[in-house]
Amino acid sequence: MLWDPHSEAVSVEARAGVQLERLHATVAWAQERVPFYRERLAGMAVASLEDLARLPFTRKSDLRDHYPFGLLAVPLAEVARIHASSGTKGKPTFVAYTREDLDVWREVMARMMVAAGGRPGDLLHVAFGYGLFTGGLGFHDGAERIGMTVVPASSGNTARHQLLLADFRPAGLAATPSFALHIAEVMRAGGQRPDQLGLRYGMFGAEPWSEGVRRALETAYGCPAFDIYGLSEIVGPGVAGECEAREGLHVADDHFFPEIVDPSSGEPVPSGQEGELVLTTLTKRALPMIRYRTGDVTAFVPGPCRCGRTSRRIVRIKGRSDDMLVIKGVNVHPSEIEATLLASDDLAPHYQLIVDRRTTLARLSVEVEPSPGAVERWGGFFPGQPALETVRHRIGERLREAIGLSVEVSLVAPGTVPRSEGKAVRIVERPSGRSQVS
Ligand code: DLL
Repeated sequence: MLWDPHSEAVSVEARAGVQLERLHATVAWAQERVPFYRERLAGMAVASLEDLARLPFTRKSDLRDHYPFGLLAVPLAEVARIHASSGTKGKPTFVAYTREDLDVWREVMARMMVAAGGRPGDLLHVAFGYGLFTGGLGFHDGAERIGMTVVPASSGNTARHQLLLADFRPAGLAATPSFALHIAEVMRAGGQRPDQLGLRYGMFGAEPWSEGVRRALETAYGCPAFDIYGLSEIVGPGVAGECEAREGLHVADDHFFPEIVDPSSGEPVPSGQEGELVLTTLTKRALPMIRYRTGDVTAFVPGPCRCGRTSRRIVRIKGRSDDMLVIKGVNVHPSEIEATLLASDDLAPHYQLIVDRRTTLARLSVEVEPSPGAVERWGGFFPGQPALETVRHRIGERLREAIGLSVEVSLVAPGTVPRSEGKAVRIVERPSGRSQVS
């Protein structure tokens, strides 16, 4: 089922016409209303979609430099709502929506949730945080637009999620993948069966997650797990999402125009190649974004999708280009390590990467918990166990093969890796102990 067949299954040519018309209007709107764009785009015009690639990029630093409201294209009185990015680095960046912007957001979220299996009348348990973070209210508004019944559970207070899920038996669950795994674990520890809740679908996003985590979520909840992507600077969740084919995420590209560029040169990469996603809003009124560098690494999926949607698709986000670790000259995305760890059924999806920069060459180690199945097979978990050494060695070898780097692997006691109620902290820097959201 498509939420809005007229927009989602329109021919590629017709969509290009809509995109160009909207791009013209956006560039004109930004030039007329925002001094920053007026200066940046002076004398520039876009006659075709290809011309977009000639315009300068907008970056997170531009939002910071015009903190809090310097890039607004409407008077504050016309702003209906304000959200903020959840970044832990520096000041948050505020984003603003007019009433029309909120309507567009609801529409694109409704599309994404219907693509994941959401239907009018379904009960949806929203375990994304409510507040300045866009996750909670983004899913909430989209679900109401579809005509779902929403349980605005928000993040935190895991025991309450346990109770609400068991008693209300929702059709859908929306959460960060790491928090959803944590809820399932707490339920199982309390003798409940999350796979018997009767969930029909889970919608996960806001942080990178691998196919291994998808398998863990699907086993834990006994339902398919769908990936939904977005960022506050563009709209929040609803920029792209998976359909039932789950062969990439459909971008709502009649509202957000995607490009993929080489992160160092800024030039478009050949089709199908990996690079940084750059997005241009085509309908935003309060805060138009022209060629916004998302920092997120992905690639276009070539060809049409069998679901009938004609929008461009991107592969699941591999990570942020600025979260890429450079260890002994080797570039590693945490998600590549996650994929290798979770390919082993001896390991649980609870891990942290420790980057030690106290020596001249930074060292990377991994702390990971064994899976409950492995602990059962081994008859418990205790230091010095021969099985630990075998697994440790094997995983170290696999990581070396996969990423070309020797990584110290430690198996730590079940329950000791910090659990997340929002975006998981995967990278810990030593010696400072400073951690960053990845
Ligand atoms: O995380 C919006 C969101 C909420 C998306 C709920 C999906 C679900 P921000 O806090 O501004 O907004 O963080 C945006 O999170 O640039 C990506 O690096 C990362 N991210 C978001 N969704 C995904 C995803 C929300 N599905 C930043 N896969 C983005 C991987 C994701 N990374």
